[in-house]
Amino acid sequence: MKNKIVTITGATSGIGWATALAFKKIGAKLIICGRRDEKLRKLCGILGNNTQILKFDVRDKKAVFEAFNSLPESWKNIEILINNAGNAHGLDPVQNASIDDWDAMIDSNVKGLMYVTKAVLPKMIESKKGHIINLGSIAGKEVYPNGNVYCSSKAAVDFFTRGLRIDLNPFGIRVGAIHPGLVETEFSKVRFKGDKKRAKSVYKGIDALTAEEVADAIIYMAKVPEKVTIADMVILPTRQANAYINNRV
Ligand code: NDP
Ligand code: 8X3
Repeated sequence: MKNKIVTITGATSGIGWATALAFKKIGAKLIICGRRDEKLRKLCGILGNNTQILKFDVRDKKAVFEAFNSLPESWKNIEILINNAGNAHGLDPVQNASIDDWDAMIDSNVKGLMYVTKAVLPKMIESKKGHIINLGSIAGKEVYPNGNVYCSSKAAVDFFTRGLRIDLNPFGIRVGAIHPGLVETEFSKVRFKGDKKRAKSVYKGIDALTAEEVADAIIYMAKVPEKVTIADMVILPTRQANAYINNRV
């Protein structure tokens, strides 16, 4: 991994943050992306000088392409892309849910991930080398009550990943996705719009995954020999059986 250029979206928190630290530990050069300036600067301070910050909202198509075009020439050869930025917004039945929440999820989790992929791809295709790892979710494999649009957005990530793997196969570019179950991060705080008590209750008695555990799995996917592709990885806390069956203490 020494000096490989790795781009991580959603690096300002949770899984993205932990994954950036894990890649740094094995010698990668990081391009960290997110919207929160202070968090990007803090992470950059930890990762050290040889790090690039790209601040953009993945929903903003123009900003995404401008950000990647703005990279210095020596940073344009991105070898690994971790498409991690995304969130859930709300947990309501379709009939009560907010359309603004739906837009936020489809625009970031689905369209944003596609924009970033499209912006990074040309160099990978030119060099016939690259690895894309998308953050799906157990929620994209099965639907849980009130998960409707979040689950749909992650199912779209699953199918986009499969399509990408087909289209990029002639270029030797590896494409895979990781689908975690419950991971305790800022995810539920965002979903419940800052309601910390409700967010905490999601992870009660489940011994949820940590962001670091998911990061380790991502590193495993990235580190296997180039002739190997981990196409699809589902990772759950042992107390979680599927998207909605949990053995809580
Ligand atoms: P966090 O809320 O801790 O992190 C989400 C990250 O995504 C932040 O860095 C945030 O950065 C970034 N982000 C969100 N929206 C945008 C946007 N519009 N533009 C740019 N960046 C954005 O959650 P997690 O670390 O848990 O989530 C990371 C990924 O993992 C998500 O795709 C999530 O769906 C997925 N996942 C999470 C699971 C969990 O249980 N936590 C389980 C399965 C999958 P900023 O606010 O600075 O822009
Ligand atoms: C996040 C996992 O179960 O909270 O994708 O939707 S879940």
